[in-house]
Amino acid sequence: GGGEDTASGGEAGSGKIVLGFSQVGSESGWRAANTKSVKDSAATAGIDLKFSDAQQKQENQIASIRSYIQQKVDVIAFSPVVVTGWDAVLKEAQAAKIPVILTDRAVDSDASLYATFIGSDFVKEGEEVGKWALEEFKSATGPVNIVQLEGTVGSAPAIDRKKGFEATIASNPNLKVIASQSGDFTRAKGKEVMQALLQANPKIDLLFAHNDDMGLGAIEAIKAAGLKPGTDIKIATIDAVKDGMTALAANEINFIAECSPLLGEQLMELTKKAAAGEPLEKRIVTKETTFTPQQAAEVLSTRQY
Ligand code: GYE
Repeated sequence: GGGEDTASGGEAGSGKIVLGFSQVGSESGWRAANTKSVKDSAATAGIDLKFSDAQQKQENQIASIRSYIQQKVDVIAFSPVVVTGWDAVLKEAQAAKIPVILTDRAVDSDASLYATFIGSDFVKEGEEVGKWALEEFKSATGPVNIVQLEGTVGSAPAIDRKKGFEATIASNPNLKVIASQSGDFTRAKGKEVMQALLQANPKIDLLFAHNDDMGLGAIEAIKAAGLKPGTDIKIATIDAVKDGMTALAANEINFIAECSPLLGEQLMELTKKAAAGEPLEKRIVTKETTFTPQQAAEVLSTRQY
């Protein structure tokens, strides 16, 4: 609208749209690619980006969102570390008439508290891994022992990937999740937790890691235990970042369901629309695929991240 409102000129007279973005952290290769996508796309779109890294802590995210509200940015976007606990700060943004765009991860707040949510279907990703596991072990005559490395406790991808995977493998009673623990989406934690799982469980047939990085950490632990990753223990992960795809092409990982981190360009388009007061679709789902070792080998040289 017209009048004295300076909503789209938050940065004294620059005339640029100001976007405050609160990133989860820098826990994984996926996250690094996502951060680069957001920064590059903001520069290309001519949007003034204020960026903060919450180091996987919700209180840090809430503090930076509050500071964006105080600075009267035009639009706020964030990738919520966990699903719960956002009502208060989302209401504050709404009271300040600043549209909020959720990127990558969901919240359990009422949908009227945010403008849109752009990101993957994490349940489907878990289902893709489950379908692959059913096929891979279809001729097994005895129990198939599965261990699961879960993502950050309480995060949408950890909750939904687990749900999709476990519901899918339930159709074959041979497939059993014998242990499931969080590795916080990091390589270091993936290695540490896998070490303990290997000690506690003499026979592991399949590892499902909720992201490539935990899978890559687990591969180190498997090798250290004198076992061959991808052969002695089958491995399936999610993301398809370059390091994961490299291990997949080398048959150290057997299957990856893709999760695209390249949300930046669409986020900037949505930011422009939100700043202009245009209505947005409430949910925008990212398109993605799955990879076998052979498919990984074919695309590896052109993989951007
Ligand atoms: O899979 C993982 C990252 O939220 C989809 O977060 C994202 C997940 C991604 O740490 O690698």
